[in-house]
Amino acid sequence: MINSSSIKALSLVTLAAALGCKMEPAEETTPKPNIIVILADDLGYGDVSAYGSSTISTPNIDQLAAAGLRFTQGYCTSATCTPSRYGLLTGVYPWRNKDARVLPGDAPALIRPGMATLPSLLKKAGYKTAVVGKWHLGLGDGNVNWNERISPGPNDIGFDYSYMMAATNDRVPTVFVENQKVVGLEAHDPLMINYKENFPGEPTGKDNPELLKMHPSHGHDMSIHNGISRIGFMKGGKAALWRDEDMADVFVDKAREFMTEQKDGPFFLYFALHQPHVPRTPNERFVGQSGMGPRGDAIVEADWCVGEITKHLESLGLSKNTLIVFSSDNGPVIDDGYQDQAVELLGDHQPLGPLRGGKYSLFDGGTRVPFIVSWPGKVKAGVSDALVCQVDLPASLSSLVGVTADSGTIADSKNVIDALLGKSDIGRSSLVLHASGTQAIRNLKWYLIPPNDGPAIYQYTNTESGRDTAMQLYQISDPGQKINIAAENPEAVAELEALLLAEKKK
Ligand code: NG6
Ligand code: CA
Repeated sequence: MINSSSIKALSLVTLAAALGCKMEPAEETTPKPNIIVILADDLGYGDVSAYGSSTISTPNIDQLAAAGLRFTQGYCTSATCTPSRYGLLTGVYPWRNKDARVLPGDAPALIRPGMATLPSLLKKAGYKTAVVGKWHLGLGDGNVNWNERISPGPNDIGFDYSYMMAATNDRVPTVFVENQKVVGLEAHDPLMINYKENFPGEPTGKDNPELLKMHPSHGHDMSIHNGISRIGFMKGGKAALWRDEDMADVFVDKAREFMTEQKDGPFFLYFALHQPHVPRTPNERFVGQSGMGPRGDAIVEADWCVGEITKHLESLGLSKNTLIVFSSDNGPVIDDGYQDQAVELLGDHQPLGPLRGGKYSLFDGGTRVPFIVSWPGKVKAGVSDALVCQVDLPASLSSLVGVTADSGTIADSKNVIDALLGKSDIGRSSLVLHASGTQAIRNLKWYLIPPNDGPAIYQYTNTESGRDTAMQLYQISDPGQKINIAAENPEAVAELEALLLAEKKK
């Protein structure tokens, strides 16, 4: 399609030709590859074979890593989903917003219209943008009527197209929402959601365990759908309810459709996988593939999704012109609330790899995640130890495509595009990490966790929280965070404490 800027560029070229000098169109100087961010849900550093696991096979993710750059120090901002996704999309540390915590399915939209976001910035550069998959960033303004168009939502903050679940697969409503409307509702059977009390007469996991095919281990004992009890209460909307086992196929189809429609590009796709978050319900064809039960099988399914995306790019002839970032929204958890044998069948698999903690934790394993950048022909294959974070994607990718964010927006996002493309091994110099209202900070040498009250272990998930009333300082060269060296290094402690304080004051 010819637009006004290409006409301008063309006429300049014509003029230059007439004057006898050679000139390329202006567009050539700013690359505008298609951009796909694939974000897994609760996938650990050690859950991917490219990161050294020999107990699970993720050939499609490995292929991205083999052809691209695999970061060993790639982070999300937070050890849980909502805050982490908030960081990725807004370029702002989630702990600056007190509402950025794990949200119920009926929470109001956390990212408000007008806020700069990764998709809104890419739109300024002419991108068509879509989110497909898990949202979990709130919708509407509270008291949502699920039977009408819900606003605000993703289409009001920079996405041209959205097809997603509202929150998580373990929270009601268990329906797909396309462009802010529930898909497949029938007028005679309205969908109703309540997070405080049940609708009279509706069965629950607590009272009707005989209706369950997957039982909760903690929580998750409210409304039942597809033999699985969830968080929150729901009634009606029967024709719209998803089948969990089909979710991967549905999301992959929608992602493919968007890529095909936008093949002339440039497009941005935020593909938010739901695996291996609970309830782990891979499609029947993946059941038994990992030998580790539903958690491992869900990872195999996630890997299949990645393969479908890359295959589709290939079939559209877009592989070379597409930059893919693959990562995870937080570290791994084994038992996250359902009796799905994840603990019993784990065997020798180490979802954390060499790290400590996991989902919900302030230790490194809460936020250090698989992080791969692939752009064939542009990013040289290899491994990078540069410190990078998902919060840096807005500044880095907007700089790549030649747009600038308004001052005061995406304030915590650093432009680390050279590190992401493998042109430099220097990324950030420090990073604040977040879990449940607490922070840690790291630089290139040390990792500091200031004193916190609270349990050392979150009992239900058996996660080491990272909380301790003593100061904790670890060397980055001690990835298992085994030796607390705070007492011997008061200067490093003071330096990082001051840095954290300065970040908090910003
Ligand atoms: C917790 C849920 C857990 C998971 C998590 C959010 C219980 C007992 N646990 O409250 O299962 O849903 O929230 O996960 O309800 S996240 O990856 O979306 O942050
Ligand atoms: Ca998550």
